[in-house]
Amino acid sequence: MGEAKIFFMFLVMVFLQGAVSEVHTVGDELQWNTGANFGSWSQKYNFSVGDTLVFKYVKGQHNVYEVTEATYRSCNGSTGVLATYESGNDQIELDQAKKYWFICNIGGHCLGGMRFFIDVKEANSTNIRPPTPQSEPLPPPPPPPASSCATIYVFDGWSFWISLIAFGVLLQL
Ligand SMILES: *[C@@H]1O[C@H](CO)[C@@H](O)[C@H](O)[C@H]1NC(C)=O
Ligand SMILES: *[C@@H]1O[C@H](CO)[C@@H](O)[C@H](O)[C@H]1NC(C)=O
Ligand SMILES: *[C@@H]1O[C@H](CO)[C@@H](O)[C@H](O)[C@H]1NC(C)=O
Ligand SMILES: [Cu+2]
Repeated sequence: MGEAKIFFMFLVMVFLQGAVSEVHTVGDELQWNTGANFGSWSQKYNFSVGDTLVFKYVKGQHNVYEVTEATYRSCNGSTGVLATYESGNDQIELDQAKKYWFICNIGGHCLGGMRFFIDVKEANSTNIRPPTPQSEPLPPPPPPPASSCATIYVFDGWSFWISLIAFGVLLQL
């Protein structure tokens, strides 16, 4: 097999890996409600910059406050509030590598367990698998795991140029 083909496959892998971001529904099927265990939910996943959290709940029954660590611990949302959401279907893009602290600020819900934090990591290429030579066409991406975290492909400007280069290489084969 020619070097160009290996190079092409490597580019495809870089393209797929670099373009993946995830959408996580907080609480999975239980959603953002009293009774769900958000501490254990938040430990089930790895969160990377570019991922999105979706909080689903009946509007008015709950809300979402992004807060400081101190306010997360005290559950007193009168200070230390960084952002508030209350639409019932709040989509929050995790655009920084940092700890995010969330509480529900409806009376007693935070102390009752409606709070969690996540440590969002820089999205980088450490988990790119090395290209494995193979003569078969690349298999389709594996189906998403059985959870409400969906994997989507984001075609940003960078990915566009990578795919353009990859396409150019393909024409040379
Ligand atoms: C999260 O990342 C760690 C370390 O990279 C890995 O061992 C673990 O399997 C990952 N967990 C999930 C749910 O992807
Ligand atoms: C929350 O904090 C504010 C300001 O520090 C304080 O006035 C209020 O009493 C606190 N509320 C509770 C329930 O502790
Ligand atoms: C990749 O991410 C890991 C975990 O966040 C971090 O430890 C490492 O320094 C990062 N590497 C680069 C090159 O950014
Ligand atoms: Cu609540």
